[in-house]
Amino acid sequence: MIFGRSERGKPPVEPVTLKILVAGGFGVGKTTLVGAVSEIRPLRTEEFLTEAGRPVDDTTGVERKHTTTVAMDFGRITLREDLVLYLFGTPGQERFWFMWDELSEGALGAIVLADTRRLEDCFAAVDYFERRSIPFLIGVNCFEEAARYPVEDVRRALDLDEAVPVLLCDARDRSSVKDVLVGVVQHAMDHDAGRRQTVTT
Ligand SMILES: Nc1nc2c(ncn2[C@@H]2O[C@H](COP(=O)(O)OP(=O)(O)O)[C@@H](O)[C@H]2O)c(=O)[nH]1
Ligand SMILES: [Mg+2]
Repeated sequence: MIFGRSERGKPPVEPVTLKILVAGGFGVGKTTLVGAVSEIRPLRTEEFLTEAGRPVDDTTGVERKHTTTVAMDFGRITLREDLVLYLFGTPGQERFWFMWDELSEGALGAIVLADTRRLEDCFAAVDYFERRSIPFLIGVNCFEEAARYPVEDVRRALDLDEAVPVLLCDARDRSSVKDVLVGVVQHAMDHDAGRRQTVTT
């Protein structure tokens, strides 16, 4: 066996690395999602919600949440031997909007996580990606306490374009999150193909 070759005798591949953003409202499950799939210990910059932060961070409906991401979550997942995703969880609170432009630089696409109990919390993220033509999909994080709605209802409530995928998921579950990630890569590729077509025809 030659060193540097994989078991199947093929030379090792230099993987393509893609950047995916994970956005959505406060407490929707962004940190959980990145942690569920990341192969590296996810880098988290969480701070305990302080008394001082209480009037700013609205925890109504997310009473179990005691920490808040102040900067961002970061993780990595190898989808295939030649495809590695870097995940960036964007800070949900409005006071961190200034970071988004930098984070979205070079991003292939985005996941907007949604909780059907607080759907309005993801309006800002949807708006942001629509305006910048960054391909995104909606991942409805199905908290067991929340009522289930058909994806078409979610699409209508968010006034989404037909092309935007809406997927149900569980942010705690690795395989569920993987499906969402594959979905966003696929959607971004379709989006890109569509754009190229518009340019050439
Ligand atoms: N039951 C349930 N709890 C979840 C789920 N996803 C996240 N959580 C919990 O919801 C809280 C907020 O999640 P977190 O990932 O910190 O939200 P973030 O603010 O978007 O990063 C945490 O206590 C999580 O454990 C889920 O799919 N189901
Ligand atoms: Mg978080």
